[in-house]
Amino acid sequence: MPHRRHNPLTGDWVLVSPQRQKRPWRGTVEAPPAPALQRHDPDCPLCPRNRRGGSGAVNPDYTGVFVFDNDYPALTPEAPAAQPPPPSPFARSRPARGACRVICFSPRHDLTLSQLPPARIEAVVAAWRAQYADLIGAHRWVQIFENKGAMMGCSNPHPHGQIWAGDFVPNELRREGQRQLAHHRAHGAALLDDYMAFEMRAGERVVAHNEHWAAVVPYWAVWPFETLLLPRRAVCDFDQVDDQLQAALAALLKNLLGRYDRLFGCPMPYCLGWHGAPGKATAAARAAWRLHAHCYPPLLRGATVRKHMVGYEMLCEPQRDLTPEDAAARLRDA
Ligand code: H2U
Ligand code: ZN
Repeated sequence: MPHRRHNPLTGDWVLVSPQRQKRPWRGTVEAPPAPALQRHDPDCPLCPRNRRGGSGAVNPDYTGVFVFDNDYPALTPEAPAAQPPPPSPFARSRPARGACRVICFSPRHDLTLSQLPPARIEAVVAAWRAQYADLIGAHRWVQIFENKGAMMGCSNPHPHGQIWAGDFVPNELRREGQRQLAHHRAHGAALLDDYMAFEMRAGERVVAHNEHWAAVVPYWAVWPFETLLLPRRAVCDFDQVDDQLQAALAALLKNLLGRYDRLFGCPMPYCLGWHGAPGKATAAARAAWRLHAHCYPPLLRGATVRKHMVGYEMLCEPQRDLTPEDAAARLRDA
C-alpha cells in the first residue's frame, strides 16, 4: 500500500508506492558499450603531464592522488567588500568566501574509483583526510564529493572528485545539524548511532558492512538505489578518522561501488559526498554529529533508464516505487 516515510536527518517525507511495480514496462534497456578509454588521454586536462585549459598550468607527472585548485572555482578566497544594507527584505544576500579544489584519484584515465585496487582507494581516503585537515581551519564547511558519469553532469571520465570549502554552513548541513542536535538533546544519544543500531538489528536494508563501517539503503531513501555510509564508532568528522577507519572505509567503498557497477552491468553514475560536523562547532553539536556519506545514483532499471525527479517530486515531495528493502536485496545479490 502507498505510504510515506520520514527522514529523521532532514525532517522530509518520501512517498513510497510499491503497488506501482506491478505496472507493465518494457524491460531493461541495455546501454551501448562504452567507448574504450586510453590509459592516458592527451586531450584530458586531468591526466598527468597535460596542460589544463583554465589556468594553463601543466599537471605534474603524478603517480598517486593529485589535488589542484579548481581553475573555474565557484567560491574564491577574496575577503568580502563592505556590504551595503539590503535595499529591501526581498533582496537579502550575504558574501560567500571559500576555495574549490579538484582531486584526481589516479593517473589512469581509464579507471573508475570502484576499479582501483583497495590500496589506491585507501590513498583517496587518506587524501580526503588531509584535504579536510588543511581546509577546515580557515572555513566553516568542507564538502568532499564525487560526481561520476555523464548522467550526473560530470564533464570528464578521468576518475576525480571535488572539494569545496566555504565560510558558511550550507542548507543541507544546517538542517542535518539541527535535527541531530535535537535528537541528542531528547535522547542523550546520537541520531545516527541509534539509527545504525536499528539497521544492524533489522538487517534487511544493510548492503555491506565490516567492523568499522556499514552501507545501508536508508529507510527513507529517495533515489532508487541510494545508500548511506555510516561509521560504527563515534566519529563526528574526518579529523576523527584514524588509520584503522581509513583502511576499513577503503574496503567498504570497494565492496559497495563494485555492487553498483554489477547491478546494471555498467559503471554506475552517482553523486557521493561526505557530511560531518562543521568547523568550529560547539561541543554539543560535535557530540550529536556523525560523519556519514550519501550516495545518490540516478539509475532505476538499467544502464540508460534513470529516475527523473520531476512532476510530483518537484512540486510536492519525492516518490519511489521500488522499496528500499528490495533495493538493498538487489544490491546484496549483485
Ligand atoms: P566535474 O566534471 O565533476 O565537473 O569536474 C571537473 C572539474 O575540473 C570542474 O569543476 C575543473 C572544472 O572546473 N577543471 C579545471 O579546474 N581545470 C581544467 O582545465 C578542466 C576542468
Ligand atoms: Zn585523463
